[in-house]
Amino acid sequence: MSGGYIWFEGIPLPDTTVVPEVLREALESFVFKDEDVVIVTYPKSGTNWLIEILCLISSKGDPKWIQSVPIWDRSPWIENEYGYNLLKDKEGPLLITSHLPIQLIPKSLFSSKAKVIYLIRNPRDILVSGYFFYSISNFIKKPESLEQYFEWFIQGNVPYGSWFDHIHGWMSMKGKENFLILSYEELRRDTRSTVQKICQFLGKKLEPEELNSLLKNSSFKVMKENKMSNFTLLHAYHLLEENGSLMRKGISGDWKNYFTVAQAEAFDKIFQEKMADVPRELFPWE
Ligand code: PPS
Repeated sequence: MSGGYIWFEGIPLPDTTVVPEVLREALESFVFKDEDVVIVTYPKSGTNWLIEILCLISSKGDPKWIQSVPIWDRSPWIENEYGYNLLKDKEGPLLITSHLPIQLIPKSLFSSKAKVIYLIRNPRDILVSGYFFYSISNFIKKPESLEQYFEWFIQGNVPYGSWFDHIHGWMSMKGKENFLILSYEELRRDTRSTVQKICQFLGKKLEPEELNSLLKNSSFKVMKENKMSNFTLLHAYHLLEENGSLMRKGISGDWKNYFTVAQAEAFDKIFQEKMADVPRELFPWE
């Protein structure tokens, strides 16, 4: 286990989970079907929370599935060797996850009506979340300090490359009927309404008690205790340090506890420069 990167068409991808030949095969031959649902995120945006919600929508709030099957089997990551091998032989409709930038997603996505949900999060919180997670994981390059990781993040020398490029790329899908943009912040602020919005997008309906069960079982507190979702299964493979978990704090604005004033100012400046052309309403954290 090296915890390094493979550089795939200029994008750094974790070499423990991504195998270039397998990814190449996925990009060239995977066929998305109209009934598939695809979760796309830049890492540490709340991916697994959204997966948990989609699983509970599909089970109508019944937690049996999320309590008995690992999260990476329920909605496999298409770019990972493990995930692709599961997906390629699986009967649909499929729930598929990806952190890939748009230029690397299998092209069949663009000719299918598969529903895509793109989850955005304040990149400052993503940076802090990534710094802590990669510090306790053994499959991603470990940063030595937040200062160092801040530089890597700004340069895009982190898993899946630049956050700024990821957003720009996927925003080219904005306005398409099969593309829903959500934010971690709205999901936290009003989980109930946001789940209803997801249901509407998917053409699903939950009864009030099903929705209540979904909200309870996808809450931070309950997910933190669910070993099928909290990544503690990775301990057996030494991929995460002892006591390490995906579920760190689950809040918005934690970056304020870690950025120095100079870092906050530098980040603001870069954000303004790089994101000036993206509508402000997509970033509901300021
Ligand atoms: S990964 O490794 O890229 O797939 O990580 P990802 O799932 O995208 O993001 C992990 C962060 O999401 C938080 N999280 C949640 N927040 C609120 N409610 C729920 N249920 C929830 N589940 C996961 C998780 O705690 C990570 O954020 P931080 O800020 O590190 O706590």
